[in-house]
Amino acid sequence: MRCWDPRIEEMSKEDLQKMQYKLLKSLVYRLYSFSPFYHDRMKKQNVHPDDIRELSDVKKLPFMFKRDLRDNYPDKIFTASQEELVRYHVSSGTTGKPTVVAYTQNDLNTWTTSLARGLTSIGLGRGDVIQVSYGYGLFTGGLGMHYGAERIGATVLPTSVGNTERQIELMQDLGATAIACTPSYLLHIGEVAEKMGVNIKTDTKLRTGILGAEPWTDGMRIRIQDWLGIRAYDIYGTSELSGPMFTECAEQKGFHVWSDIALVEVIDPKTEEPLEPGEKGELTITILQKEALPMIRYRIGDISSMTDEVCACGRTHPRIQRITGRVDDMLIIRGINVFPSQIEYALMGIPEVGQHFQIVVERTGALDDMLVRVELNKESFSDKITDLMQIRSKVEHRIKNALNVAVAVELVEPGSLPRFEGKSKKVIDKRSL
Ligand code: DLL
Repeated sequence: MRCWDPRIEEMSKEDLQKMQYKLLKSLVYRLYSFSPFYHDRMKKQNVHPDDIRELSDVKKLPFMFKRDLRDNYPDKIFTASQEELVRYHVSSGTTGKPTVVAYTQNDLNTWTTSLARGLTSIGLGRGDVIQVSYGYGLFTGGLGMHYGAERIGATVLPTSVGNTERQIELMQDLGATAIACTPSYLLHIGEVAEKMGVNIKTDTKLRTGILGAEPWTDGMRIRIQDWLGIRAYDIYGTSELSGPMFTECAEQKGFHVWSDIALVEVIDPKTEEPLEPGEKGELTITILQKEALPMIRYRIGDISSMTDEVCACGRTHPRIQRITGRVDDMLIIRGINVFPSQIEYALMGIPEVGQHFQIVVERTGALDDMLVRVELNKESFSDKITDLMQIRSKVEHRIKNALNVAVAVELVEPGSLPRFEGKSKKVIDKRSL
């Protein structure tokens, strides 16, 4: 697939690493000199910019966490003055204060460049109509995708979230060829379209989904692709890195992380030591080019692994594999570590099961109990108790095989679990209520 910027995207590994080292070195000097926050952090860690003599010396630098942004709310950590800022985004977060992220014009340009490369690697460009159904506003999804799509010369249909029937009408009338939204919202759009008598496969020009902002499995990808007749690509990012930043290419084999923009490490969250390519751990990212809100060794909390093999598409930059969960997402059920994505993985292999499920966790005494509510698909839902019992035992069996722990399963009617326009909430943790 054609590159957006072949000079960079096909650069040799050696040259990429040389470039990363230069960028890292100047970033560290700049922050040591001009950012009181980073200056203090580096002093405490007993590291001076002169100690960064090669790329792997990045591991000498202190980590940064989301709580650092909260503790410095709203703008104490910024390294650009308000006059230099051209935009804010704000993420609400589940606990405590929101976090504010800020951008200079150069920061927006870098973010947009990252997406322009990604969208081109999927095969999108001039002639495409990209419906942006991520929220516009404080969330980074809508505006981020918007500028990325414009940069590649596509036509943007900025529908944002909600008003789903109208979204489907516009998709048909304006011939949207791609949609960018959360996988949960696309499932909802698909169902609403069916209710309206619109078959997305045959009655629209939609061929591509750019889906992210929440975890989803390959099993879900296959279902979405078969059901809606599109190719579904994963897209990843967080507000602290800028927003949606990295996409899969047409190969669908992990996100390309542009080395001139970001330096990725995967570390063991307990020992904090870097892991080898292929080993799963916590993603830690340094954004090499950022003016307003630099991020050094930002501990994102997402779990993935990295590969530095050259991709079949020809791009040389490292890739991170799809996110399997978050370090703080893990539920401990009777001593066994469970990630919600393992449950999705098990469920998507069962043909009688629909696309929607919900996990309810409760504490009885010292033990955690888990209930998985599973929607059946229309064809398999009946009022014959024996049929339902058979399906339930199959679901229980598959989940037990995947998790190594038995959980309670409740089968529910198609359409009965909540639907989401943005990020879905699949886990109801009654322990924290
Ligand atoms: O969700 C940015 C984004 C917008 C990404 C649109 C992709 C598309 P935040 O709201 O700050 O930013 O949430 C970031 O969401 O740390 C992950 O835990 C999760 N996340 C984002 N993309 C994926 C993905 C945006 N593709 C947090 N797979 C991250 C799994 C994802 N988790």
